[in-house]
Amino acid sequence: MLENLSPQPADKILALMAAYRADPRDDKVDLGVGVYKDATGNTPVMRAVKEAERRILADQSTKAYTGLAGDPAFGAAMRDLVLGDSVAADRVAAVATPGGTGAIRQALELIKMAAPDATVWLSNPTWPNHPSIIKYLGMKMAEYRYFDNETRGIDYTGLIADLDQVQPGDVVLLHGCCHNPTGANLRADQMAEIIALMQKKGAVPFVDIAYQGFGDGLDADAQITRQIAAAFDNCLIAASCSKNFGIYRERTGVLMAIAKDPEQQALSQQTLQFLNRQNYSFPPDHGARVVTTILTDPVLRADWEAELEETRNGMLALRQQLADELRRLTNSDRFDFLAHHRGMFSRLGTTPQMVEKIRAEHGIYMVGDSRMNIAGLNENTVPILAKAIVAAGV
Ligand code: PLP
Ligand code: TYF
Repeated sequence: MLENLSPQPADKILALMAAYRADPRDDKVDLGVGVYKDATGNTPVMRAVKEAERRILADQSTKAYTGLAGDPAFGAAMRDLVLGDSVAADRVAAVATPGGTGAIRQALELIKMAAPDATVWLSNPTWPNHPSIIKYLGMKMAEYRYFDNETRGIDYTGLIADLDQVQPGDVVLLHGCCHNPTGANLRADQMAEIIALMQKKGAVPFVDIAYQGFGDGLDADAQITRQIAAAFDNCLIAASCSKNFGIYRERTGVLMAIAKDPEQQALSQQTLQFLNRQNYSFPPDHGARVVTTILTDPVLRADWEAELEETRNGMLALRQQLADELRRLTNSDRFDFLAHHRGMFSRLGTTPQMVEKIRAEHGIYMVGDSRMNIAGLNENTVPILAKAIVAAGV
């Protein structure tokens, strides 16, 4: 049987992580995989997470199964965090999933079940696991233009022209905030126009929100998701807790399906639980319990929010420092986009050859499409990167 296997494509981001580890240079800089790092290069366990884990360790009296949706308190806490009061709670079906990726996978399975002929529209570019999973599930996909390589902002005209081709019942996948891999994000007024277009076309929105709190703040980063939730009878939302709680390896996420009324919500909830059962039965609990503990305790929550703000402001300061440094070196404002982008990533908009040159000559690792993880920098490495960018002729 196993002789029939053929090698599957590797994940380029994860391959880069291995190449970085193997590089013997001690001044190497890792701007590859999207994991937050502090100024010392460490990915910390957040204070509130440590405290929540201590409480769970002390107080937990059973490890018996939860339910197919996970702990309902987790679903409710995440619903409030992501959706605020944009939609009535009795319209939201929610299940815990193994990470945001698990939520994306389950959402796609739901789409396949409910609308097998729908095309799923993806931004060009997008997180590579989106097309990879869609292709694996044998679903139809199409791309809408998103990034303008000249301005390093949004190609809004291209985006609207492409979404104008959407057919009734098609699904449009949008990043809730902090677009991966570009760092370029839609404004609320642009989103309002896109919502009107999607409504006219009869499209179903699917929001992937993996960086809430990394861009402009917890509520600001949820704005697009809330605008969409408030505007449609149906939409899907995959939210990850990996980044904003720093619990990457715990595999914590939630899939929410917004239904038109409570009756449809009940059917959606039952279906999401069925889909969990088909794939892994009960979803992981530990990370979800940590998140629920933090979100439902005012003191812990305030401490988590404070640490998340420090993280976010640290990344913004690095963006500004890099933009300023490049302004100084080039005597131009060509790189100001770095300060305007939001989240962990910015796409430099350069060729794979230049990316390779920067890696070979300076030991600075960015993804081949010129995506940089801003959190991989610190005050001392920003000037080194700026010089390398200019030396490579970007
Ligand atoms: N969606 C996007 C755009 C991401 O960048 C990530 C990052 O890892 C995820 C979803 C899912 O993350 P995870 O499965 O680790 O929660
Ligand atoms: O884009 C990133 O770097 C993060 C982490 O298969 C990641 O989203 C990268 C690749 C992957 C899973 C997670």
